[in-house]
Amino acid sequence: MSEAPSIVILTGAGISKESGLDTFRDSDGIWAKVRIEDVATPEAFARNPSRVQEFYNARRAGLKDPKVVPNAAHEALARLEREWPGEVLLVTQNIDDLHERAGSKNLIHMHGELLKVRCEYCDALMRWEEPLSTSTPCPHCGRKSGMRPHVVWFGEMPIGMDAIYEKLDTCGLFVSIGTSGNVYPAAGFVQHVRYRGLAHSVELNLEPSQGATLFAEVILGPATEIVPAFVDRILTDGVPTAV
Ligand code: BJW
Repeated sequence: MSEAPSIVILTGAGISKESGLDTFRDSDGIWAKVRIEDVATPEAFARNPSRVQEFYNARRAGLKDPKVVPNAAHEALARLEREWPGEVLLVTQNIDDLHERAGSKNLIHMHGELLKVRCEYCDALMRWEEPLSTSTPCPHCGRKSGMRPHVVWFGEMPIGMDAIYEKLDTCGLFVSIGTSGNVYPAAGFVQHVRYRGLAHSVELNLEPSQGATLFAEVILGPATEIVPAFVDRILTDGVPTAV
């Protein structure tokens, strides 16, 4: 019997919306309240590190809100990883930890993690739950002013790209959930997979993304409804043949 095809799932801010975390580009999203140029570029951090630290301190604190918990979509993806007989790789653009809390294990945070910081002097990477300031000393090298959020800003290289493309090249199913398709390289994954012609591709989103026409199948609705139903379908019927 042939092996079960592997699955790659890309998630974006939309999957965490019903857990109480803001998306970026919706009308009530983060970029409606702050400017990308002020908080999400290396230049912004060089110009005004306190402003950038405040932005991420507030979001880190928000993750501790007892109301912010994994929702049915996060839980369904953890179930898929547990029950699917082949490999399931979850690639998230989200910096929250809701996939881990739901039980996902095979996970790449391509835009970093809110609960980690790193030192620009010694490259030490560490878990961090408290506010960070420009005078926080690195616990490893002791130097001040080098501690920064472990997140990927515009112009910086996303994390784990070699491993992600290796799995995109061999998967039988690519699924994109809750992402608007505005930010590369993640927005280009569907083209990469379609070009190879060997994987079925599905978008699950509240509304069609920028690249919706590139997917073989598009399912629209809130993630907490459509993701559990989709996972049930895959576990029952298997992965459709690529078209
Ligand atoms: C629901 C829902 C519900 C709502 N249920 N769904 C010109 C052309 C092409 C590329 C470039 C260009 N100029 C520059 C670039 C590259 C640049 C880029 O893409 N820019 C674009 C703006 C054009 N990219 C980069 O710089 C990246 N690095 C890079 O490219 O390195 C070089 C490289 C070369 C070769 C190979 C590899 C790399 C880095 C990008 C860093 C992004 N960083 C951010 C912020 C940091 C993290 C943080 O603070 O959280 O990451 S930006 C922000 O956008 C964040 C997100 O991860 C990312 C994606 O957003 P996402 O998840 O799609 O959210 P939204 O809000 O956009 O969409 C939400 C969706 O959910 C919507 O569709 C809703 O409908 C839906 N939704 N409720 C289901 N209940």
